[in-house]
Amino acid sequence: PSDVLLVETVNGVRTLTLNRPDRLNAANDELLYALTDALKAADADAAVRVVVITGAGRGFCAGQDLGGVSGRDMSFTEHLNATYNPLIRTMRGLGKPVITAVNGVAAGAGASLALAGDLRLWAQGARLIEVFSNIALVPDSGSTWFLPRLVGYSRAFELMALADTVSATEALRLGLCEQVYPDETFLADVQAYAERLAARPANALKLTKRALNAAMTSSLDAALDTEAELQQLAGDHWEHAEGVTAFKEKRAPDFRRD
Ligand code: T3D
Repeated sequence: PSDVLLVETVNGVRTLTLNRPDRLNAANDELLYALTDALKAADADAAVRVVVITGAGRGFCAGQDLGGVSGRDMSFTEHLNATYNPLIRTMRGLGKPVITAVNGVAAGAGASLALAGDLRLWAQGARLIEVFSNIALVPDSGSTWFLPRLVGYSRAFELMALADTVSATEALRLGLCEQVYPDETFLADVQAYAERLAARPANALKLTKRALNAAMTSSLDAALDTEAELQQLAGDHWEHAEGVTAFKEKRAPDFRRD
């Protein structure tokens, strides 16, 4: 375990906290590898039902740590393929919901990380900047895929070309986040939201996430086929029987018994 990433589990919610607060949690390789490993460990741990990624201090993540770029012995392509790309793929491929809890500024690859969550909860004081063009780079770590799907092509290009700051209020309006909470109660609000999610049927959510991710790049025909296939896996699972029984017995279902 390394102190660049803090790991805590409460009531089925595993919180991974980026912990380089004096750099606004700018990412070095150690942090990126630790985060990817921690996500895989969370996926494998039956006690974990929901994963939260957040940042220590006043930042969420300021993107690549620019202190370590010059003198690096990897090309940009090699570096992305070794660090950020496996991280983003792991997040989206994870069999559990991943919440990005954006507590403060999310810039560059930190903005991509914020967008890559299945659900995005922001503090009122958080902000997002597609900062890449400030240092004449191309948006990476999935930003070119996530952002136009959320806000449309031209708005995405505008945010990328001008590197304007998106406030939490604007992010909510644009659909870049699902909820905005007060800074003072942010982590407690995130935990309460995550615990609601943790009480939902884990197998059904895993399959729903798989279906949605496939649908993002598929035809309607393919999506209908995927739904029909995954519905069998959901319908054969004990969760489905529990949901139907609970409905008939007019009680709340208990999806946390495994
Ligand atoms: O493979 C590859 O390497 C390519 C991958 C690229 C992915 C990328 O993410 S490229 C984009 C890299 N990130 C940036 O360019 C962001 C740079 N930072 C900023 O523009 C600003 O810091 C922010 C807009 C994020 C926040 O501004 P502000 O005014 O709230 O804070 P600040 O005072 O600028 O920053 C506080 C400290 O964090 C400061 O250090 P100091 O002066 O207190 O010693 C600052 O230097 C440090 N910091 C912020 N961002 C980074 C950083 N240190 C290293 N790397 C950073 N990215």
